[in-house]
Amino acid sequence: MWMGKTALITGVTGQDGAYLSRFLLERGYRVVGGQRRSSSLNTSRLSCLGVADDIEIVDIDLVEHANVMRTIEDVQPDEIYNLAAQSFVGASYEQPVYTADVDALGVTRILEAIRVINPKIRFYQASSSEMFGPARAAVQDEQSPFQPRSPYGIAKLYAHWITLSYRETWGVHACSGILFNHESPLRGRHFVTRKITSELAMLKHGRREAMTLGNIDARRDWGFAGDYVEGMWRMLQAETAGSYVLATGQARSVREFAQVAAQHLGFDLVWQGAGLDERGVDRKTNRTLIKIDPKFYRPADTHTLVGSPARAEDELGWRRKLSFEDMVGAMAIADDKQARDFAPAF
Ligand code: NDP
Ligand code: GDR
Repeated sequence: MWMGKTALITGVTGQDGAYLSRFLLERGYRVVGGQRRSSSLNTSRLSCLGVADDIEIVDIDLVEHANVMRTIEDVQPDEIYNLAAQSFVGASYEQPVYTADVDALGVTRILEAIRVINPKIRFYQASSSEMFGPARAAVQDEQSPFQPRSPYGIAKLYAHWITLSYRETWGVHACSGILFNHESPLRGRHFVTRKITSELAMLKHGRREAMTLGNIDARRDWGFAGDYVEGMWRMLQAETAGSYVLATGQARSVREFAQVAAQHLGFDLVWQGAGLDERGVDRKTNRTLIKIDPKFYRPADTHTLVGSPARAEDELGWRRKLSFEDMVGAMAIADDKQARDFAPAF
């Protein structure tokens, strides 16, 4: 019989699921990863980190109440990390109902299961800086008001409040991690950071023409996913459950991200023109690398989001380790290698 701790991670096939699995395995946990059923096993990120064979996979879909209930009953976890979500803000404008079902009600399904099966299970909810919306203050912390605009941010805000409700009403050790953007070479390719590193790398190796972006003046607080999963774990080890911001405290624009990524890939990116006609050009070759396409503008976008990690640093002893420049470099190098080694089978 297993005597150590068991963690159940929903959304284990995603970016954070892979990093958290590796982190918990290194600490001696039995890790059970929840994936939603699809036609093929989607464990490529877990394989990249060398942990695919070390975790148990179970089918869990947050839209199925009975399935959530049975899985938690079977696994008997000490800790649940709820990372599962329709996580793409852009897609939430086209699929607002599905987004709410998974990202908002899905969380209630897990919390109800905890209440019924074992209220001592500790719970981590993956909340988001997107809940702040067009923020008034320069820097956001746990006291800042929420005013989300995107269906994703609104669904996540429901999940945040229901997590607090189960903490206060039913005494569940339920934590809400309000995480600002965190990236890695395992980031999904439709998020702007990975889109930039992967498409510029393909462009470098002659595998595509100029890439297109939307609002390049949007500013985000970008950290490294590997650092942030440690913060999730620290929240669940604390004596008292709470809500914590994890962030770097620094905002960079999409434009700046592209600049640093391009540099790591050997380009000298300069911007020419304005508005929809603005282009990112390689000064050395005069080749157009980036164009603007209004298709990638959002119906409502949050211009700037920066967070203060002061509380997590003081109370949890959490520190981020990787700098912005090193993280962008790691992403660019990984995509450069992938684009170079790509050999089509036919
Ligand atoms: P990903 O998009 O990489 O992963 C999301 C995971 O959720 C995937 O494993 C996905 O499965 C799974 N999933 C989607 N729908 C369901 C469903 N109905 N039932 C069960 N599983 C489902 O996200 P990240 O790893 O980047 O983020 C993890 C969590 O943190 C998410 O909740 C996200 O909203 C939140 N967050 C992320 C931030 C970031 O910057 N990365 C910042 C703040 C919050 P599949 O592989 O099948 O698609
Ligand atoms: P975000 O991340 O919406 O902050 O959500 P994303 O990388 O999608 O966008 C960041 C900013 O870049 C602008 N942008 C573009 N975005 C995309 N995806 N594609 C483009 O071509 C493009 N051009 C400009 C966007 O308008 C936006 O302002 C991420 C997700 O991980 C959420 O799950 C998480 O909760 C938040 O971060 C914090």
